[in-house]
Amino acid sequence: MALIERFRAQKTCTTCPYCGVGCGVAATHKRGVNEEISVEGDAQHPANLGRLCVKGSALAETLGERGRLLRPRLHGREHDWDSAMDYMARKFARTIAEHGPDSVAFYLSGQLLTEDYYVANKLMKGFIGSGNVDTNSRLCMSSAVAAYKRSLGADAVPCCYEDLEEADLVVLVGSNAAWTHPILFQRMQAAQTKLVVIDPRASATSEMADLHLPITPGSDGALFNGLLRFLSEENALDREFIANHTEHFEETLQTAGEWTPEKTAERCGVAVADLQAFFTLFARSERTVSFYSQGINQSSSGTDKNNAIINCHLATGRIGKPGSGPFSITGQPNAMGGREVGGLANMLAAHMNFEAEEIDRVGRFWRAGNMAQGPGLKAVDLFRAVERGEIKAIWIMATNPAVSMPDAARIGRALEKCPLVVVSDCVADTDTARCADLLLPATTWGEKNGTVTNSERRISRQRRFLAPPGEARHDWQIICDLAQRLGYGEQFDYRHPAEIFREHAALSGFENQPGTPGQRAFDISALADISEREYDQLQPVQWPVNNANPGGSRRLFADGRFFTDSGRAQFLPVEPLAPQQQRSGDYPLWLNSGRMRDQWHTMTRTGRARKLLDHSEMPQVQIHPTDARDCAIDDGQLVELASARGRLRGRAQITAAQKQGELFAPIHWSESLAGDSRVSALAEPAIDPHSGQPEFKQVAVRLRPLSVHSYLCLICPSETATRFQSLLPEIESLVHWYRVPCDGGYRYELALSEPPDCRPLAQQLLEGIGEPLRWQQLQLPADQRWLVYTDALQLLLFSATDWRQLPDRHALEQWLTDPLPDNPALLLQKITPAAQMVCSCMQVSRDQIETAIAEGTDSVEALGEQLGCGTNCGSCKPEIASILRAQARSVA
Ligand SMILES: Nc1nc2c(c(=O)[nH]1)N[C@H]1C(S)=C(S)[C@@H](COP(=O)(O)OP(=O)(O)OC[C@H]3O[C@@H](n4cnc5c(=O)[nH]c(N)nc54)[C@H](O)[C@@H]3O)O[C@H]1N2
Ligand SMILES: Nc1nc2c(c(=O)[nH]1)N[C@H]1C(S)=C(S)[C@@H](COP(=O)(O)OP(=O)(O)OC[C@H]3O[C@@H](n4cnc5c(=O)[nH]c(N)nc54)[C@H](O)[C@@H]3O)O[C@H]1N2
Ligand code: SF4
Ligand SMILES: [Mo]
Repeated sequence: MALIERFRAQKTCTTCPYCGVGCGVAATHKRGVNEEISVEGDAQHPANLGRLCVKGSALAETLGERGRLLRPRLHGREHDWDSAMDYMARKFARTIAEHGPDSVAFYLSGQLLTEDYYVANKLMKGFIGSGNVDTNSRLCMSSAVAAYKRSLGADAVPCCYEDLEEADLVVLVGSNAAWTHPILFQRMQAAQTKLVVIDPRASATSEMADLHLPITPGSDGALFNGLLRFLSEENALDREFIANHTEHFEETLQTAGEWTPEKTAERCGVAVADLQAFFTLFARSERTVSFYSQGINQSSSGTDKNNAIINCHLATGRIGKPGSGPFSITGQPNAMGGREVGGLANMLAAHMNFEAEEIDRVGRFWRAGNMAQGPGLKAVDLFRAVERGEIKAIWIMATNPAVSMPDAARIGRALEKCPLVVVSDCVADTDTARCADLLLPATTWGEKNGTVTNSERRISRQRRFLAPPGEARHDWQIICDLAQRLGYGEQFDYRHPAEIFREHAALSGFENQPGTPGQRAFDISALADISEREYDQLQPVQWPVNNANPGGSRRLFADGRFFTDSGRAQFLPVEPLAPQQQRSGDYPLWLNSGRMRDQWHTMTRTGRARKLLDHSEMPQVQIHPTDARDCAIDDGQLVELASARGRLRGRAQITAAQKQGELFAPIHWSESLAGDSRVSALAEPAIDPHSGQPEFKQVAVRLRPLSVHSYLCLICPSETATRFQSLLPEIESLVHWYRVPCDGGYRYELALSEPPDCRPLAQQLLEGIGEPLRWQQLQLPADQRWLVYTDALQLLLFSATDWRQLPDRHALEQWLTDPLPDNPALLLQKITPAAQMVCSCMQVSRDQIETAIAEGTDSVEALGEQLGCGTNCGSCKPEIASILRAQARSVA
């Protein structure tokens, strides 16, 4: 008989768990002897039509049990579910009985599925009876939500993705879409849409733009006021739309009236001619989309900035039409789903607030006897209340606030004081998990089943294709378990996420009559009766999905009717405000922060895929050459940033992409992965008064070089990594450390203020893990390089006085899985500095690209043909283009 196929390949269509583009992913799971999982873009999914960016392409490499939380842990010890949940329920019940419902809180995440979100919100707001449900979307989308509600009467994104292709002009404001929403950026590029980028720094996105305005940080309000005035002066207004569909235009224009091009250019720090080029382009492009994100939202006046943008669209009637609209792009995969459910402290449920009539309506629908009577605390205030001891039990799900909240170290301290901190996560070791009394193992992507909604209001299914590892449970199950133990079993008796989804859909249509005042935008009542089978087969669909729109709706507001009381959109007069955090003598520089191409947030998942670390493996601080010179900092040197709140250490990257006086650092590193690396630890919790969103993008800091005598690279297997890591703070001369996961273990990179005495250091570390010191050491006096290794390879140490002189890290990592060579000194012979990867998918380094360009290859496409770079997901193309340009400049 011929060889029998030993495996069965099963293909599952699901949705990417990272950004708000919401790409369809087809995951193939081959079972059998060589179990294998692979992913590709789902060609049928309307968001991406088969494409995936580098993070999506690497999804399969982030799976597996390594580092996962597999069993509940109470005060560090493993417990069974029953006793863990029993403990939690008793503590919650007692706290509520003794101190009232507002003494407890849930802190959720835009990475939960809609079904998870729905039951958490229902439990707290309907049954425990408090509004204390907030979410990391507060740090992300809340200003966009507040602005849409103020002007459109509902949190309803008007646009769809086709608008980005149909537009004549897309204005990207405070967005680095080439890295953060890569598939949308690729769609715009493929459609050859004209792009203007408004961002204080040069980014991969601005590299590809037709015009880049590097404005003064925080000056967007002035810019869009200036644009409104210009549109009026140039007769580019849609008078008819203004008259028939809006209110408060005149006073808004009057407020903007003082913003002449000259004054605007001055405030924004750009040339009048550049400003006018943008204004003219906007005025002349009938089809314009403004595409905005965190450069706008993460501001102490973010809501006003959103409205300043929306004002310009209302003034030109560019909303509800093909290729037009103010398009706030959501960050997380289900930030939108959380907004639909009402998972923010100032919302009740399903686009309802805390009006008496709404509380009554939701109470009847839920059959809830203990409805919250008003809003709860928003994230910053919520953690303040934890700090003051007013909140005595908090449950944090699917977010890492000890890293991502402003003044992050203070969040950790507040949690340490809190009598009960419960954390549900799929990963065992996060900065927030370290603060938990009770750690609950959650399932994650690939194991979960439910829905998410992307930036264009499109609901897609996440489908499960893997069994949960260990004893991990679905978030909705854990929440319902608590509800049952608190005595609400009847209203939380779900057996399948489809049951939750149906209830959520029914609530959206409950007493929600189209065409009546008070009609709610979010309405998916047409899905309220779908069977489990139909739910499983649900195709991506854009809300509203109701009787009037059974197949969903691409675009909102085509009829010029809005969800306000008058049915008209509201202009909002905007008085532009400067950032609350201002530079001073003590803190003379502005720190901006944001995302890297290949990492997702606190790296708990993308940090597991080795190849995603090749693009940037440690925290870097981008510095303008003049600032670097003023502070006597060399490229690649370790530096420290300090604010009034905290400090951050990382490697200097000197670049003209930054303006003088402005720095940029990535958000991704945490104390679990590197020392002093949380950028949010520096941020002041200055918030927007309307949305409560913190000002992350403008933080006043000072900068100094750190003196390092030697660098050390240490490789150790997974089993001992945690012990190694806990010993690091005991190394007295330690200036900085970070780690990189590799096959079989971890590579640690240490910077020391003194020459490393490798022998005692190795002894200290080995004794710490209970390993006898059997080791060898080689010293090469000429260049101070050392090699220390032990028989059992618990440790392999290299040191050098310049980090660039350490051996090629890739070659070293291999010794965790391969036997050491007979003569380990050979390891030192092939020393080449580590290569910086530009294309993570095809593993093409900057050196290779620069060499090919020097030899005459002169386009992104030709480089792709020759080296393969950019030919898989395409996320690196802007970077390749910028290397080409830089090389051309240096030749010229
Ligand atoms: N690779 C990757 N992609 C992601 C994520 C990720 O972690 N990694 N996270 C997702 C999430 S949750 C979100 S919210 C989105 C965020 O997506 P983006 O908002 O695109 O990302 P950021 O890098 O935070 O910031 C965007 C830009 O705002 C600019 N900026 C700073 N200050 C100002 C200002 O005053 N005015 C203007 N106009 N611009 C300013 C910054 O220089 C930066 O280039 O990304 C999503 N996509
Ligand atoms: N300085 C500065 N700070 C920022 C920002 C910035 O630009 N600058 N951006 C802000 C923004 S926009 C955002 S969105 C936040 C993001 O910040 P966070 O939400 O804190 O970051 P994540 O790493 O995404 O945290 C998600 C956690 O959920 C876990 N997880 C994944 N899947 C599941 C699941 O299915 N169930 C459960 N229970 N857990 C799961 C992950 O392992 C991880 O620990 O950061 C904010 N902080
Ligand atoms: S653009 Fe990338 S990260 Fe975002 S959903 Fe698509 S594949 Fe995932
Ligand atoms: Mo976000």
